[in-house]
Amino acid sequence: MSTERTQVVVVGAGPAGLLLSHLLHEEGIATILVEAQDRDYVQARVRAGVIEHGAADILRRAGVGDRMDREGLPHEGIELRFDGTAHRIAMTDLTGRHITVYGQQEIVHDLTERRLADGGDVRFACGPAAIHDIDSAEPSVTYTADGGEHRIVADFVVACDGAHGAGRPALGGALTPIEKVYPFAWLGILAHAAPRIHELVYANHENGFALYSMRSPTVTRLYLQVPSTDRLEEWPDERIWDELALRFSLDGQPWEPTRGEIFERSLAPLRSYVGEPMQRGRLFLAGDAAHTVPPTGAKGMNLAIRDVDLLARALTEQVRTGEEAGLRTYTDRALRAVWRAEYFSWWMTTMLHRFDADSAFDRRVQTAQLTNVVSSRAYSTALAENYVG
Ligand code: RFL
Ligand code: PHB
Repeated sequence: MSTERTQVVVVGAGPAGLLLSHLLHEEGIATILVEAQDRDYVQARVRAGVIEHGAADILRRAGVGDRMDREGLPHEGIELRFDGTAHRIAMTDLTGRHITVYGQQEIVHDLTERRLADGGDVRFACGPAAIHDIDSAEPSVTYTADGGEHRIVADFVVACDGAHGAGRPALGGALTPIEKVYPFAWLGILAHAAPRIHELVYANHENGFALYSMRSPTVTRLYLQVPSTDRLEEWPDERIWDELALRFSLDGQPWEPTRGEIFERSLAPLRSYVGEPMQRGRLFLAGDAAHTVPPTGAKGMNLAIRDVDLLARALTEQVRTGEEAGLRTYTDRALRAVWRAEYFSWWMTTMLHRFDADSAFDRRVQTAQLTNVVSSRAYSTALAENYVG
């Protein structure tokens, strides 16, 4: 087995891992980033689309926001649609801030290009890495590539390896999982179709939730709430388009998104999860490795960006001065934003989805809640503040 040494090993080349290794590089700290999948796979993976105000600022300050600012779509409002009526939440009027619609895979692309241009050590196709000795002064990561076993010893290991990585199990008995599973999933599609409207639409229909989003002037992104037991084969194109038109109905009439060739489709289960604490010994968790939110609040990638911003500062302080206070308090500081986002995402999810178990009472209360949100300035402002971040 080959053995190398570096200051920080980062596991996982999603937005969290790539941004962290970039931020540390900017501070003169050496990292090795190991990713299980190959580069094409990582860059093609379609996920988030909404960048909140604060996360966009972190990317700009890090010098990796140029293309986002050029090609991202600034949005100043969203629409809530229920009972066949459309209601706009004027986010920018209410908060002075806006969101940017820019695909997560574009951010991953921009960060990867930047890491490689800076001579960063980013290793794709390593297979699942394993994490060792986190309670010692010499934690390490091992992986197998090109038929050989490799070990990297470091001062710190940061797991940015998502919900199914090596980070969560490495915390062992120190980890308390706190979670909620929803009885449905999102069927998401990307279609070559010009968006029919230019703001996101969150629709609550008796058949379930639907979301209208976009990626560019020629690509539409759409989602449908489906039972968690559904399979993609049960959703041929026609059925998807018809169901979308129905769920977006206005004044009793189906409202058709512009149709086009569907070139990507996937199913994502919805869950809320926080693993506490987000650290043990010399191991730190960031992004989806530490927490998951249902996508209804569009918070997952934004939280990942906030976590690594905090962690990069704390690691820099430790490396420069030996001061460990920032690292010791990382979990507590990160969890403040995490739990607010968990609350907002749960609130949006329960307000906008249909639950089979709901009684007539639950349904009426849900409608009353939506009515409050669209008719009271205080409620709309609370939604807008949380949404734009
Ligand atoms: P990622 O992106 O999952 O990256 C983890 C990386 O780690 C690798 N890996 C390993 N590598 C080496 N060794 C191991 N043992 C490994 N195990 C795993 C994986 O291959 C992968 O490359 O985590 P990260 O960086 O924390 O980023 C989190 C975001 O990806 C996630 O929160 C968002 O996609 C969530 N999300 C949204 N977030 C938003 O902020 N705004 C949105 O609009 C939004 N929409 C969404 C979403 C997520 C969705 N799905 C698919 C769950 C919409 C959807 C449908
Ligand atoms: C997306 O465009 O993929 C998207 C937008 C808003 C959400 C979730 C996903 O709440």
